Amino acid sequence: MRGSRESGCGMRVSNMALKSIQVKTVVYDGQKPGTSGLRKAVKLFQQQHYTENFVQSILNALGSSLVGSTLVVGGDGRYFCKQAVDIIIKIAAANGVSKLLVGQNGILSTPAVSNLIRKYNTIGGIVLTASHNPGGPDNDFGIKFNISSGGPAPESITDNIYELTKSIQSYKIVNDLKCSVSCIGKQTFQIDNGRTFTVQVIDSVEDYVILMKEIFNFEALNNLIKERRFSILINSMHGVTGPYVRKIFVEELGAPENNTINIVPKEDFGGHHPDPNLTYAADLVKAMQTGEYKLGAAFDGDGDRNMILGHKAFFVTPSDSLAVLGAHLECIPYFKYNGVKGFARSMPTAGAIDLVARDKNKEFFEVPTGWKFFGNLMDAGRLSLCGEESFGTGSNHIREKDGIWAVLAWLSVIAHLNQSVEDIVKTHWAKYGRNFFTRYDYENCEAAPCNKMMSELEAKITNPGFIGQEYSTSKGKTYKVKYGDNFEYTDPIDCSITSKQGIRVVFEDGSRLIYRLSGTGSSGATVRLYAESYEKDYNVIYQPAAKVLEPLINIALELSKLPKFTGRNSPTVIT
Ligand code: VG1
Ligand code: CO
Repeated sequence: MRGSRESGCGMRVSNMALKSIQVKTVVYDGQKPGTSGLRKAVKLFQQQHYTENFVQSILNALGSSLVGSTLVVGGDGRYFCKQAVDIIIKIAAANGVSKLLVGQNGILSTPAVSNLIRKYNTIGGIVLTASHNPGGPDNDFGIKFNISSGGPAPESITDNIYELTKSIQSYKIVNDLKCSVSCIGKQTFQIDNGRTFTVQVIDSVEDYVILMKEIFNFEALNNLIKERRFSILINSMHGVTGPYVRKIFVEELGAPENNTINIVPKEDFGGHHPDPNLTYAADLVKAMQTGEYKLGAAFDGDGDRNMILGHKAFFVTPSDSLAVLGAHLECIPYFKYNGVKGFARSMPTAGAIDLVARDKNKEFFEVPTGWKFFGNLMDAGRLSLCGEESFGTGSNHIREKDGIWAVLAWLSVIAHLNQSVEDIVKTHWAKYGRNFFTRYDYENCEAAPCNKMMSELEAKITNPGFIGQEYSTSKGKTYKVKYGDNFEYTDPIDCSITSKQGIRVVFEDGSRLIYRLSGTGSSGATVRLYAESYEKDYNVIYQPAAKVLEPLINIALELSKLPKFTGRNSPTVIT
């Protein structure tokens, strides 16, 4: 270690000047960020210069504002995070960055990064995660850049980063810089001609907990969990949320320790998909079925997704979760003080929140898939609460979706209404009607036939003759096509246009079918099929979703010839 240790794990100062060097590199194809950053197999990131190229391109995209700046760095603790943190430190030092705020051991949840960027006014942050994708040497890694607002970089920036990766010839690095991120404290280094570079290793959890305490009434939540013995079961799926869950739910809110499971972050998430849905969080579903707990929740690898279950594993769809929270925001102190601006959802998300927005006379927005599309609206003060059907819920307290926030929001509603999860949702349906929703994922299919399926489908549904087409089902219900399109979004703030965001088939009764190819997979193609149907009828709203949506799904499969193109007779995941 270059440098002297002042006290224990505290401040270290390196007096020796370290030299940056320029390393010649080769271009790698395909470093195009997808829905949420660059996600590829670990093996690709491990190739010589691969990670360095991408990190240098991020810094190059920042232009002259990079010199003297501060960046936040951290990730979900998956395999290759440590190496990537080390590379980022060395490259940032060489490129004139003045300071890095790094989570201890490189650990920071995605919402925590967003908070740190905002709180300490940094130029942005680099998030090391492939989110819900499996981890380990044979699985995925990812790098995402977040801008100074705390949100994922918009496409104008990620496109620029991608362009830079296509022409990169060299990167700058301080190879001799040895920096340990295992101890909290400040380390400073002298680079080249006496330039000071600081790495401040921070507690991964502290600032996030402070933020949650500002937003929620922890006393009331502690009362619910500890005094009123409202039993919860929180599953971190061996992702990054473990330490956050321990601190918040056990230490602050008084939940018994064994009501939190899988809270030790693992580099391979214990060999599972860290994806909180009914398939990959089956252990939570099973534990909830016993009836021992009143609320169950699971988070993904990087802590921005959440799944909420009620007593006996009553499943709350993310679209309903968003709408229920939207209908009860007044019981969360943050919204009492800051007011409630508009609501928003991603296009495939069911329209339950639309009805709440209308009821409460709030502005409403429908954006493409991906959290980056909510940022401008929040920055412009027009959006308070938003969500995605993919288990993402969040508010303008940061610029990422936030899994733990969502659970605290639910607990706030429960404490306030003094009702069960199931009763809250059913009361909501009774008032607003129910937006039945399901998503079928066909993971890791061959790319070429899936692309063909999408183009043939688009041609079919945008043909003027498609409007008015009728599809009758064996159940005697007929769906008549209102219109079909490929979703295009114009950002109301910066007027940027994002097209081809998903093929939509909308029927006369408001039912919808949506087809998209995933932008977060690391290889091949994942087809997502979304189906939504709205019902107000009391005889229908309490029926099982699978039953109500079955005819619509059959139409969807027939219309797209999905089994033929994917070679699959059933999806890998149904939510
Ligand atoms: C998926 C979800 C999308 C979400 C994105 C990132 O994208 O559908 O709603 O924003 O993952 O979530 P895609 O392109 O695969 O459908 V996370 O938790 O990976 O940061
Ligand atoms: Co995630």
